[in-house]
Amino acid sequence: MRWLWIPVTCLLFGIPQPKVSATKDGLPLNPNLDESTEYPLFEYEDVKIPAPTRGLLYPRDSETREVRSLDGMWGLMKSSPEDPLEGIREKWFLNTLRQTGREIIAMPVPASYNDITTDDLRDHVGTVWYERTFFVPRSWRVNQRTWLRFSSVHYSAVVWVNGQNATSHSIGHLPFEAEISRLLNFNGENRITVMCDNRLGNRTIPQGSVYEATTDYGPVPVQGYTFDFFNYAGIHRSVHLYTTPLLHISDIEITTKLTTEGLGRIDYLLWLDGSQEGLRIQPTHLLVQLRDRDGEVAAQQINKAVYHGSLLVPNAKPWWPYLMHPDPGYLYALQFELFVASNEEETDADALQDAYRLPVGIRSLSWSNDSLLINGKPLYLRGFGRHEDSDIRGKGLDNALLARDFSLLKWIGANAYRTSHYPYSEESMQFADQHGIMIVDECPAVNIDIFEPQLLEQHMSSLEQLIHRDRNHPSVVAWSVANEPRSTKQGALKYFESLVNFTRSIAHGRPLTAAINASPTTCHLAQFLDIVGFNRYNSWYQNSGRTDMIVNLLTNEAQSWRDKFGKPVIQFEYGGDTMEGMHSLPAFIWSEEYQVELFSRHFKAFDELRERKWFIGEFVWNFADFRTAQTITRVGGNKKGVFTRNRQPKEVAFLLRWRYFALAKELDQCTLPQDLTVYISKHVHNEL
Ligand code: BDP
Repeated sequence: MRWLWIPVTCLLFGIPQPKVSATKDGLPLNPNLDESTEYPLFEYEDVKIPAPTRGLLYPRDSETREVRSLDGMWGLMKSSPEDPLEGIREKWFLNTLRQTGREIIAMPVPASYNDITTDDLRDHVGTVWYERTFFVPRSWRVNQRTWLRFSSVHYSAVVWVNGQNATSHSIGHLPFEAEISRLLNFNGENRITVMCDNRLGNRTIPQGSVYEATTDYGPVPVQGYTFDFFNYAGIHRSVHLYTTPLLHISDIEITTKLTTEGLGRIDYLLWLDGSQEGLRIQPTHLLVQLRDRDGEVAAQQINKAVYHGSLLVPNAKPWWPYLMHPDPGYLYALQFELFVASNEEETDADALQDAYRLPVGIRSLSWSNDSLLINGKPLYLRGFGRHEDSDIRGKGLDNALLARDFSLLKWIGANAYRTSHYPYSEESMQFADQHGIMIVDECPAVNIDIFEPQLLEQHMSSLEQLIHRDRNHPSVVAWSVANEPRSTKQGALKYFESLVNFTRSIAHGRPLTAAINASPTTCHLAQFLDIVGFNRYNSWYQNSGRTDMIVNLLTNEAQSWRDKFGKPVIQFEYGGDTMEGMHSLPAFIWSEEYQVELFSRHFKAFDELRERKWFIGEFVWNFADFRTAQTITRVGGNKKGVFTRNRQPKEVAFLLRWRYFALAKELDQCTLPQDLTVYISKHVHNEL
C-alpha cells in the first residue's frame, strides 16, 4: 500500500482538494523512480496564480511597536506515524498536551527536533505537536494589535492560541503570521499549540513520497526523497509576538537606483492596515527620513500621498559587495513615521501613529546578455552553494553559527553564495546586506520531477513568498527558480514557461536563474532564464579520479550553454567528497589532496572561460559538510565541504582563499590580507 495523504491544512479548513486518482497521485517519487517515464502535458490555463503576500515585515521594536521572543524551551509530543491526524480528531489543541497522557519532552525552539533526542524521533514521519505558555501585558489590550509570527516551520504547520485556530501554513523556510489580539487572555496565562507535519508528497515543494516499509515489527511509513540533504523538521526559526498600533504600516516595498553622478533614488510603496472593525482612523501624512550610519539625516520628506513616494539622496553612499570597495555593505536606515494629526505638517510625538525603520542599501542592479552589473560595474561571483545545517540543531537558526559562517566567508574572500536549496533565515539575509555578500536566492524547489498543475501552484507560491520576503535586500542579485529539476522531461517545457513567466512578473528588478544538471541540448528550462546556471561534477560523478579531463570538458560545456542560449553563464556547483584528515600522495579520490587538485583544475578552466567575458561566476559545492539521508554513498553525510561540519578548514580552504583574493585583487584591486601568505625564506616571496 502507498500512503496517500493530502495536506492537513486542507483537511482542516475545507480548502477544495484536487481530484485525486489513487494511481496517478500515487506515482512514486523516490530513488527507484523510473527516470524515463513521461507524464502527460498539462494545460495550464486552470492554474491559480498565487495572491500577493502582504504583511510579514521583520519584527522590529520602535516607539510604537513592541517585540517579544517566544524562543526557548517548548514541549513536544509525537503522534503515531500510522495515524498522523489523530490529534486533530481528538482535538488535542483544546487542552494542554499533558491531558493526552502521553510523554512530552523538552524541545528547544528554534531547532530541528530530529537530532535532539536519542530515540527514533530522528526518523519520525508525520506530525509532532509543540506547546508553550506565555503572558502578555495588559497594556497590549488598549489600542494595540498583537501578532504572532513564525519565521519558519518545516514542512507545514497548524497553530492554535488558547484552543482556537490562529493560522496555518505550508512550505518550509518561509515566514507566516496572524493577528491574535482576539484570541489572547490579558488576565492570565496563554497557550500556543502547533502541529507540525514533515511529510513530503508529489505536490509539496520539494517533492517526496511516503511509502510503507515492512519491518520486523510490522509496516511503518517511511519518507522517501531524492534531494541530497536530511529532511530536518520542526520550528526552525524564531517565533515572535509583536504589537502594532490599530492603524499601522503593514508592508513596505522599495526600489533603489544610483546614477553615475552619485545621486541615489529610493522609490517606496507602503501598505497600511487599519482593517479592524469600526476603525475610522485616517492617516494625514508620512514623514520619511533616510539616516546614514551616524544617524544623520541624508534625505527626508513629508508625504501626504502616504502610500508611495520617492526620495532623492545627493552624494549617496552606494551599497557595494565585499572586496569591491573599501566600505562594502553600506546601509542606511529608512525611517517611516505615520501621522494622524489635525495639521498636515505636524510631526510631534502625540500625532505619531506608527514608526518602522527599514535598513536600505542604495545600488543599481542591471544585466545584459553578457553580464550582471552592480552600480554599472560587471560582477564576477565567487562563492559557494551552502546549507543551513549543523550538529544537534539541524536546520535550526543559530546566531553563533551564523556569525562564524560569515567570518569564514570573509576570511576566504568569497563575495556571494546561493541559498541552495531553500530560503535561508531572515537574519542571514540581514547579515549578507551588512557584509556585502551577494545572494542568489533560491526557492525550495529542489529535484522536482512530476510536473503537474498543482505542483506548479505550490512552486509559484514558494517563489512569490520568497520574493515578497527578500525583495528589499540589496544583497539579493538573482532569484533561482529551481535546483536540478528533471528539466529534460517533456512536461518540463510548459511547466517552466509558466513558472518563469509568472516569476518574471514579480521579480522586482532581479534576473532569473536556476541550477541545472541537464545538458544544453536536452534542457527545457534554460531558454527562459536570464542567467544560465549549471551544476557539473567533473572528475567526481563523471570520470572519477581523472582530474586531467576537467579543463576541456568544463570549457566545452560552458561554451555549449553559451552558444545555445546566448546568456551569461555561471557554474553553481562543482566539487568532490573529501574526508577531513585523509591524505594520499599522489592524490586519490576522497583525500584532501584530491580536493585540492580537483579545485585547481577547475580554476584553470574558469580562467579560460573568464576571457570569453560571458562567464560570470564560480560556486563551490559546498561551503561545509552536511547531513543527508542514510545511503551507502554518504559517510555520515555529504563531505564536499571546504569546511567541516563544525566549521574548521580542510586543506583546500587555503587554496580557495588564495584564488578568491587573487580574483578580488585582479578585478577590484582589493588589498590582500596580511596572513594570506606565511614566511618561507628570504629568497622566496610567496606573494600574489
Ligand atoms: C548536486 C545537488 C546537491 C548535491 C550534490 C552532491 O544539487 O544537492 O548535494 O549534487 O551530490 O547534484 O554532492
